[in-house]
Amino acid sequence: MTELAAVKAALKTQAVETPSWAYGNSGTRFKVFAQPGVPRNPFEKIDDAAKVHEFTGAAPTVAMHIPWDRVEDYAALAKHAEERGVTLGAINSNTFQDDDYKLGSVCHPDAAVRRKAVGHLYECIDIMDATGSKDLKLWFADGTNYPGQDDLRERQDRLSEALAQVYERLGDDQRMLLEYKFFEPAFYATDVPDWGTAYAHCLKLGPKAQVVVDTGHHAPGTNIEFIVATLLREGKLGAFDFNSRFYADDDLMVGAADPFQLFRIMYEVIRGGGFTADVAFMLDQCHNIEAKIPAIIRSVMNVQEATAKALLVDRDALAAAQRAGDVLASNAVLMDAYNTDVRPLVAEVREELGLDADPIAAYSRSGWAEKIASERVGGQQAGWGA
Ligand code: AOS
Ligand code: ZN
Ligand code: ZN
Repeated sequence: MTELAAVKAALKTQAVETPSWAYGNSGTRFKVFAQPGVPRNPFEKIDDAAKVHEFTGAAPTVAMHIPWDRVEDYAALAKHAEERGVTLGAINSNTFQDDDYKLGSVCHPDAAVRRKAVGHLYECIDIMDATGSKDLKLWFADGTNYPGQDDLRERQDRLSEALAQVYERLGDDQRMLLEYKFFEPAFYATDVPDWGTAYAHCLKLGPKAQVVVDTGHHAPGTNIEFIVATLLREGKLGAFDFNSRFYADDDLMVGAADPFQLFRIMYEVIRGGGFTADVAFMLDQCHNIEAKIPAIIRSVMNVQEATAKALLVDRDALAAAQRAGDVLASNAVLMDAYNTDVRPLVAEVREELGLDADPIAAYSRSGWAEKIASERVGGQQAGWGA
């Protein structure tokens, strides 16, 4: 196989998981701008996700969120997805949208609240059993706002105990993915603020516990690709929550704010064997002012383009320049790949897969946006950012 053929073959295997909540109405704490045609229930979110897959060929799974996507019959939801050519991906838990969680969930000082939170996580595993989902994604809003508010060490003990209980419940082919975030909604101390804390808990738990890197969850200037390289070396990178940030946890389209960073991340993924390993490439985005389905298609395309550039890095030339200590030549090899216009290559890959070279144009022509706008009245809020 020529090198270009190998790049194309790799691109054809790429899978990006889209989040159910990105299809619903969302906004900031100031205003939610409703859009015409947004899904009224989880089944319709899956219908939209299936459209993203239909036009990109690269979004075969949909992440679900409980309780935002609570339904009577989860097996029916999974069947609905399969009939549309997609499957259900990670089940995202929610231990933050309840009055009981004001002081935390699994780290709360009151054991009764901790039990309630663990009960919800058990429910999520039951749902995974019904849907066939393999991943339980855990993001905890737990933390404190003021020094002295609670005991930092005891909160870690409570977290550790709850995680162990949940881990115990996982089936042989199920994983738990622990996400970190350095602030918000807690502003003094977050209980899982960084990859080190997430890694320490996952290491103690065992092989079925891995870390999620949400690209929007770091302090400005953080070298995210270094974190990716480190977690991959340790076999603890479970998933990405891809999005872009300019300021905080902005949840904008991945690759929009800093496509170079996305390229550097994808390069480390490929360098560390993460492209073929069991790393889930998920989006975690909200489309507050832009049309949602085209924005999600654009996001998938951005990931594909960053991946194509990362695959094009001449690794032999890079290694030779690095071994020779040639700073400029090493940097040039990386930049050559980054500065390549890969759009024609990715378009070719699509055509070889029988897809339109331009997924956004194909979606626009399909009439789906008009159809859902006329058929769906009173669409659902994502549950996020209201
Ligand atoms: C929150 O900031 C996190 O990014 C979560 O991953 C996610 O947005 C939320 O849990 C929705 O499921
Ligand atoms: Zn996230
Ligand atoms: Zn986030």
